[in-house]
Order: sequence, then structure tokens, then C-alpha cells
Amino acid sequence: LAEKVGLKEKIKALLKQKNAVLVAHYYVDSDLQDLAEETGGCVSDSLEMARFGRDHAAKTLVVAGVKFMGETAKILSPEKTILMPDLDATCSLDLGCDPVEFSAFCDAHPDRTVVVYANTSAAVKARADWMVTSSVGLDIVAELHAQGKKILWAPDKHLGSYIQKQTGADMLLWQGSCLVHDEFKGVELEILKEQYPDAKVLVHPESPAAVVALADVVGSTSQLINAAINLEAPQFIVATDNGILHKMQMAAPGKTFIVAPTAGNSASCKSCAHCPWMAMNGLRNLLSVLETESNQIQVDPKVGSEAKIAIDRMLDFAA
Ligand code: CIZ
Ligand code: SF4
Repeated sequence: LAEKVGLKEKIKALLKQKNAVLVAHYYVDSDLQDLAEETGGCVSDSLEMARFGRDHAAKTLVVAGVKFMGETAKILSPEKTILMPDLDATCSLDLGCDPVEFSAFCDAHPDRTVVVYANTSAAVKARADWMVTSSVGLDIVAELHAQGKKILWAPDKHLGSYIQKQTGADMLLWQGSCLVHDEFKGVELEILKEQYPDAKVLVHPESPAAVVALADVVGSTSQLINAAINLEAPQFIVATDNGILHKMQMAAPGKTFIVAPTAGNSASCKSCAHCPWMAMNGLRNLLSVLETESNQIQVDPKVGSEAKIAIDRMLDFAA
């Protein structure tokens, strides 16, 4: 504990000294979330992280999250220095959508509007017409569908088929998935619901359809946190990365939050459902990148300016 306090104090001093701000995702370690909040940074989902970083006056952004979040920050603010605690922190959706294969897929379907999820590389975003996050993806696809457009969607198949069902849009889906959300199980969730009949079920739409079907609320991380605050219930079963429980518990202290079951057992498991790449962010490597300014995110300027068109479309839509 004393070591933790010491690390936090050093990080706080360096953030100030270097005119840097810490932007953290809800899925990273609670110490990093608290630090971001205490130092005037932000703890949020990928949409709000992107906006906050772009609009903040700091010259250096430290992004505690995964690679696509650092890249998006760099694309929106090429003049800023973007640091990340570990450059190997990536995402199974990003890894599962190779830019060359993706580009060929787009070339094979030139009649479709290309909509990609934020969890992709800069090169994939550069090939897209729109980038969306889970908080606005449904509204954007609904709007494109109303305009008579056919969609090519990548990479998350569960989020894509959820949006397809909700909007009725014609969507061709890339077959990617998130290794954390893909593990939630419908049958086991039903059994857990029987044990907690008063609980409300909050589900991120990267989860399989059988899990989404049991939800009281389906939404992005921010939307699920709002539901945890606003819905009347003693318990909540939560199907998303367990990092989010920290924020939920702080925002709704009287309520109990339970992680939805994964991998073939009906009990919830607090250490399950945690992204191994989000977990690579810690106090030690955060301090080290602030000291050395190593681990700077770089994006090819041409790729970045093409990707920025797709990102700005979403930011303008969501404004
Ligand atoms: O699963 C993720 O990585 C999410 C939900 C990112 C985001 O949009 O905040
Ligand atoms: Fe990617 Fe899933 Fe990790 Fe989010 S939780 S960064 S979607 S692997």
C-alpha cells in the first residue's frame, strides 16, 4: 500500500510537471481510474476518451487503455504526444481484422457503406466511411438504413448482428469477436438470474445473442453505468469487463454488482471477464513512460488523415 501511494504521488507530480493529462478507460485497473479522476483527466468509454483528449489543452496525453484508443487520440491530435503504459496492449477485434484482408473485403462489395467499430487499427479506419463506438453505432446505422444504404460492418459479429436486428438494416458482417465478451454464457446467466430474481441484467452488445436476449438494458459502457445508477434494483448482473464494477460501485454505493457467468459454470466469477490487454496498464509502467517518454504512439500521417474523416463523421453526428 505504501508503495502504491508513493507511485501515485510520483505520477501526479510528473503529470503536472510535463503538462500531461491521464485518460483512462473503465476497464483498466481501479488505481488508474482513480488517478485520472483525481488529476483532472477522464475515465470513460472510447468515444468520450477521444473527445476529451482532442479538446484538452495538455501537450501530452497518457492513454491508459488499448492501442486503438492511443491511435485514435493521435489521429485526432497529431500535434500532441501520446504515451501508453504498454504498446503491446491491443484488442482481439483489432487483431482479427487485418487491414489488407479487410480492404479486399471492401473492394469485393463496392456498393456498401463501410462502417467500422472503434476497436480497429488506424489502417482499417482509413478504409471506412464511418467509425462508430457502441454508444452511437445503432443510431448511425439506423440513419444510414433510412437513407437506403447497405452496410458492410466490421469487425464485431455480435455487435453487428445486434444492430442489424434492432435497425433492420442490410448488413454484411465481418466475423470478429471480443475474447472477453464472447465468453459470457446464456444458459448459465439464466441459472444465475433464478438465484437473484430481483436483479437487473446489464449487457454490452459485444456479448453473444443468447446473453443479449436476457438483458434488461443493452448498451455501451457509459449507458450501462447510467442504468446502474437509474434503475431501481438491489442487485445487478453485469455482462461486460469486470473493470467497470469499480465505477458502478462508486456511482451506486447501495447496490450490489455481480459479474455475469463465463465459461461453463453458473456462478459469477470476479476474476473472470477481464481483458488481458487492459490489464497490462499499471502504476509502474505508467510512471516509467512518464519518466522516459518512451512508448509514444505514432500513426502514419496519410493513414491518420484518412482515418480522421471516418472518426469526425461520428463525432459530428454525436455532437
Ligand atoms: O470493449 C471495449 O473495448 C469497449 C466497450 C470500448 C469502448 O467503446 O469503450
Ligand atoms: Fe478488445 Fe474486448 Fe479487450 Fe475491449 S475488452 S479491448 S473489445 S479484447
